[in-house]
Amino acid sequence: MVANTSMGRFSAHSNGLGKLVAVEGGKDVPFQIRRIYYIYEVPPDQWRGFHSHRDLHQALICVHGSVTIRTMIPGQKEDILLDDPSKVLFIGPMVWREMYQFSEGAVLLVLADHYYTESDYIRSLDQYMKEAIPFWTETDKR
Ligand code: T46
Repeated sequence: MVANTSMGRFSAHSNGLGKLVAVEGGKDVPFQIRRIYYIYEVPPDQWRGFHSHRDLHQALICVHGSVTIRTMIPGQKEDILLDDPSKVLFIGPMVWREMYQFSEGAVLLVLADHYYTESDYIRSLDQYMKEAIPFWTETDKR
């Protein structure tokens, strides 16, 4: 996988009445959760994202439907299908992401370790490459 990204799976409690997934900060996700947000009613041909975060750690879960997440750092790129509410994609700092192929009714839930801070975003790919190349050539950050 692209550096600073990983996949996980939450265990679902199943008792014949349906399923329940519980997510606890610092246990099921490797950070304390300061913010959640969710993205929904995205038209099927719409792409979102096109940015990186400088410091943020996130967990992305498609709790209904499916969506593909493109993750990228200089020299590495991967497309990951989130199509199951127990699947989780962890993304750490300095990873460019794009989200696309939202299915009808898809709901993408995101858990994050910081409050919303616009200055943490890098929204230009040129600026991202300027910061990412030195970032990713320092071996201790891989
Ligand atoms: C990410 C991907 C997966 C807020 O006011 N507070 C918030 O906590 C967030 C997340 C967004 N906003 C505002 C900022 C924009 O005016 O909501 C608007 C839409 O945000 P944005 O264009 O950044 O949405 P996406 O779908 O491109 O990206 C979002 C997150 O912003 C980002 O952190 O990693 O989902």
